Amino acid sequence: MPEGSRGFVRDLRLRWACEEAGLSYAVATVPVDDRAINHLDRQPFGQIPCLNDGELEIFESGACLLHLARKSEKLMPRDPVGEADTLQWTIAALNSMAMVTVPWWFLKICGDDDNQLTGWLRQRLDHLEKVLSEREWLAAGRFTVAGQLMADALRISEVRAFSDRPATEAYVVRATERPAFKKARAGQMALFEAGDETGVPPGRPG
Ligand SMILES: N[C@@H](CCC(=O)N[C@@H](CS)C(=O)NCC(=O)O)C(=O)O
Repeated sequence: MPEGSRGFVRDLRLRWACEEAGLSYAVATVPVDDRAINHLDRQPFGQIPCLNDGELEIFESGACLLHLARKSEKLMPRDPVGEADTLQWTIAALNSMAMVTVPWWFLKICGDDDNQLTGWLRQRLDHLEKVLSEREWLAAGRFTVAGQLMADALRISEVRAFSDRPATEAYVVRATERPAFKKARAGQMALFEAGDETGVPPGRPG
């Protein structure tokens, strides 16, 4: 994984949700160079993360979070209104927001500072700024997997620096100051640091 991905690899989403819910978990790495050959049976695009839970195997971080949310009310309320609110904002984070932030960020780090997605990004962030200026959490009036996913889309440093949106920034701070996030992030960073010590980064053969 590239250096800048430290603290952003998406296994962090699963770690974070498990920490919030108090679910025990173990993390395994995937040999990154062979992923197109050895990992496609587990994840059809050769990506991480994937989740194993007993007999069940699941890929896509959003699907993994929704699976975890079914195991713990801390991640999604059980009342139909709260659950529907969580589901709609989960899809909004993955689709309406991340479908703009991720390609915009990618073009930006490739050197295309004022790329054609900039106007689209501005529009999405402006709309969300209005929503977040009126509520503390995105869905169901409390922390949920939806709020977590939106915070994860918004915490990319280039997106945070894009323009002055105080409610959105306060939201990112609120989410990333949660002890569960800090513990999840520390766990991922520790894996990279262990790789620094051995000279074998996570996912590379030792
Ligand atoms: N939509 C997928 C995206 C996963 C993803 O982008 N994973 C990155 C690491 S954070 C990856 O495996 N990249 C390598 C690749 O795409 O080949 C999800 O949310 O699980």
